[in-house]
Amino acid sequence: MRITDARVVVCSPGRNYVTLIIETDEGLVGIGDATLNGREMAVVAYLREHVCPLLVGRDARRIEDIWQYLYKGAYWRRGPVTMTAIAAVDVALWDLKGKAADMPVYQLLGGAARDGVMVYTHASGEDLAALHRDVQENLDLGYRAVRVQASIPGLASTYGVPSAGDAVYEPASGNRPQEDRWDTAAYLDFAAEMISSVREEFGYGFHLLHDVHHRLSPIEAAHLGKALEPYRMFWIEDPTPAEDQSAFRTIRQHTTTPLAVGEVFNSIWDCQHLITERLIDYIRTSVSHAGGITHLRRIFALADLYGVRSGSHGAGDLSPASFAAALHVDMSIPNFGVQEYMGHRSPAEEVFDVSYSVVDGHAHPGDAPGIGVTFDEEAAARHPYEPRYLPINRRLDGTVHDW
Ligand code: KDG
Ligand code: MG
Repeated sequence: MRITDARVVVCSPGRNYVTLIIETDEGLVGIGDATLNGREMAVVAYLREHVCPLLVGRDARRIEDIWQYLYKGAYWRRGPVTMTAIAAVDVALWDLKGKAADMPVYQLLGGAARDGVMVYTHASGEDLAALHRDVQENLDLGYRAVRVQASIPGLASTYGVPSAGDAVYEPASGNRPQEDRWDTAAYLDFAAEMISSVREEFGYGFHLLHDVHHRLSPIEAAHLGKALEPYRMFWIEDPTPAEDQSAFRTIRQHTTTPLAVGEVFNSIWDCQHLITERLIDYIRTSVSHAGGITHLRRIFALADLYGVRSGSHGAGDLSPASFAAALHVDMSIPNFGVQEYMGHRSPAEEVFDVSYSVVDGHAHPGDAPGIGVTFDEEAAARHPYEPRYLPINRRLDGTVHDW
């Protein structure tokens, strides 16, 4: 099965998505998500200029060889742009392999290791009352795991709290990112109040998660973890920036609150020490930012050896093709933990036709061959790319702060 064409389509059906389409001489078409939120066109250029021309003529069945060719062969390894591009190729090739075998990808990965994949959803609010309403709505929909975020009193905006009824966190700010203000003390006081209020209102019959978005120092994160211990968190996520993996040792020494990190990681080397030194409980690397199904499975296999479970990133800026690919991995690995599910803003469904389903807080990839997602290029053309940035975060004195 030879690759005859590899091309990239950028569209914005509800938000920006970059999709790689690979065609073969057997008439089969595979797709992969190449979206890197706020840096979309960097991956587009990497694919168009440096990767697609190298794919044409290659045997699409040689997934591992193509992965190594693009990773080791490039000399310049790792990094979000490179690894997102490689991920898109890898997922498209797994999609093709599934279609050629007439099987869903999870069957090729060893078959179902569970009946379905527990997902966690997002609840948020401008204040605690609004947050509670959103939590209730999600529990009523059958979700068993809920991530909670609410606006921090005194700050003009809080990342992760979209305007009511919307599902996008990036403000529409044109060609420059919005600049938010951040106050660690206000956040730390409020976070404990928010989490305790949710447990008081709804009890302990569901899993509770919270995302810190990398904004604390290790000792501040340790303080938060300790403060939240009574509320039996499923995890706190991204408590501190993780370029320095040893920072997690400080947090770990002080708290039993489970720790999750990894949505910005793109390689096994970004989490090697976090995993092998058992500094985290969940690894959140995603299929589309960490080198595709091939590399993500390598990360999860390492994690399994050390009792670390998966908890893949699944925000709305990862396209339905990415979410579907994640579900095939989640279904088949032994150390699955949870899968993030934020859903996709309309009219994404005009462009991506999916075979996966989410019922009662559990997702299943479906049994269509490949990853089970088809991409409609004509529909995509009706929704052109719109530049958008993630916001920048500054402290009250104007200093640029961590994400
Ligand atoms: O592109 C970045 C978003 O996907 C991220 O900020 C959302 O933190 C996030 C999450 O956990 O979904
Ligand atoms: Mg996150």
